[in-house]
Amino acid sequence: MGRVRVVALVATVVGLLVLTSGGQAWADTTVHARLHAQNGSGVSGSVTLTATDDGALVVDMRAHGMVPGPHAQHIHGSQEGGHFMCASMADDTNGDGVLTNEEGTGEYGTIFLALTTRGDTSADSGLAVDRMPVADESGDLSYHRTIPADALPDGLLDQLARVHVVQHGIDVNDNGKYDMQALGESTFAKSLGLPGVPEEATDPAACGMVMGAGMGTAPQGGVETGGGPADDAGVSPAVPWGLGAGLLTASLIALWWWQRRRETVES
Ligand SMILES: [Cu+2]
Repeated sequence: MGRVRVVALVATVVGLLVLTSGGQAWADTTVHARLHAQNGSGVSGSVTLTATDDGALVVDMRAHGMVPGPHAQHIHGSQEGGHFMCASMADDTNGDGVLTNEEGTGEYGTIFLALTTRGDTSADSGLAVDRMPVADESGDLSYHRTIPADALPDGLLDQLARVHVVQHGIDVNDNGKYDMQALGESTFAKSLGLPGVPEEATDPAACGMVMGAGMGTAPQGGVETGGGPADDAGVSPAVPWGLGAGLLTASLIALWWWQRRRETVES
């Protein structure tokens, strides 16, 4: 009898702790990605994507080692799903040592969501540099935006565990800015009707593949794991919440059973 009560109380406390530690609504789903450098940019960082219970998407990003200035950044993927990954130098089909968007597109999928700081987030805003986040003098960039449900493209939340995040903008000739001298004009931007944009501004600088709910292994190629905080553990809050709920239910049943037994004995 005493043992049942102790077990029930412990389960109740643990269940409550697990439940309250999340601090978010039950329906929220959070996935993480670690940003890895592309094109030898030296960029590193992390991304957290949270689908809230009202259908919005909260995007949190931090990156370091970026070229000071604006950076186009996008969630890449596809409504139809598919096996998209971060591109690698193996995709540098012309062998010039620089991975371009065109070379990476087969791996990246299309622009699913443009991570602008305000206004439109559709693929049309993919190169809206005046609305893209800006890395400071130290090359640090942070981004936080809640994108409401009605601004999200169909399928994005369904595919959240299969998207990846790409930041663009590199500095191949190390002069602290995007310039035409380094790699010439961006053929990618030009194809979107934006002539006169340096290729440096559009080439990928970092990419991170989501490791989310149900994805037990890191799909990221290579062995670069970085030394940052353990925020890319890829554990969905659904797991601890489920555990908390289970423990609470079990403890309530045990308490009810113990109470009944006691009443039976006392009567
Ligand atoms: Cu992109």
